[in-house]
Amino acid sequence: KYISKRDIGVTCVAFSGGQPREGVDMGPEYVLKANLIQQLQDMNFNVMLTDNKIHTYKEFFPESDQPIGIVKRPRTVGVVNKILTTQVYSHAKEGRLALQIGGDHSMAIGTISGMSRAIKERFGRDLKVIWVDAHADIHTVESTESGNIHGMPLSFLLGLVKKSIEGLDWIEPCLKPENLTYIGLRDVDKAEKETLKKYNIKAFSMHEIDRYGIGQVVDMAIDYLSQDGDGQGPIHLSFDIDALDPSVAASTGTPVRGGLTFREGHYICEALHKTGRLVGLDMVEVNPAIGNHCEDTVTVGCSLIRATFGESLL
Ligand code: 5AB
Ligand code: MN
Ligand code: MN
Ligand code: MN
Repeated sequence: KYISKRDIGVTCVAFSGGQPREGVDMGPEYVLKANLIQQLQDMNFNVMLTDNKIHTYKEFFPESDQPIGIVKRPRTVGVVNKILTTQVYSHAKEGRLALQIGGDHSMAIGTISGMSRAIKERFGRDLKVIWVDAHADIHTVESTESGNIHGMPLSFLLGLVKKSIEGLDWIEPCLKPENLTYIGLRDVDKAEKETLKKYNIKAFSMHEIDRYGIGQVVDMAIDYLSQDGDGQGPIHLSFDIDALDPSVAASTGTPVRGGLTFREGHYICEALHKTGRLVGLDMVEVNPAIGNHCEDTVTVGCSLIRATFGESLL
């Protein structure tokens, strides 16, 4: 409905600065090595790789980036996301589907900033976001206990902190609480729970998935995001691979037991494809340096991406 059905702009974000573990910056390299681009081309997509390369953004890192309070690498995360905003914006503005391969989840600051700006300009509409994750990623710079920005992207996008910090102060709030829905939560910190309550944010945790089944949960999530205008607002999917159970996706930095099955993860992607409303996808937190069989996690990541673009449907 919104953009081309056949053109995908792929941005590879080889970035790990939003969290402490090395290796998540190798996610894009492994996903490309697993032949994702060819697979998408075989599905008849025209694929355009941003700048024809995997971005490390290293040339933009500030020389010294001391923590502010306990928040780690704020300027580096800020610089990377500023560039990423422009890259994703360019694809979406040209009418391409935008696929971002991570990298840690702090990159959603840039992907969603860029996408929401393009959607606003092109269609005069607000972007809707489905956040599939074990975690809520909604800590503010004040509430975080780890200081890792990959646990905070939504607080910036929602504009929850009035005064931001150096390096991240350029971020414009671009997401309304009523345009966000979570699926898969099971490890949410106390302060985050309070925020979800305070802003009345729709969340389907693993408990709801057990109770209603994934089919009904995804229906409810989509219904919730269909209440304004013609009920067909554009949707961005931000998929943290740790939403899946560690038995399915072990190579990730913050695994949590009791997650989505292989099929539940794919079902979410397929159902969103069927809406015809998807404009962007982030596939994040694949860390090939963790575990003995990282190719299993990489393969699942590729498979989820293809499912989002319609592969598994007849
Ligand atoms: B992820 C935790 N809430 O703030 C924190 O992987 C975990 O992008 C954040 O979902 C996990 O550090 C961030 C304990
Ligand atoms: Mn997570
Ligand atoms: Mn996350
Ligand atoms: Mn994680």
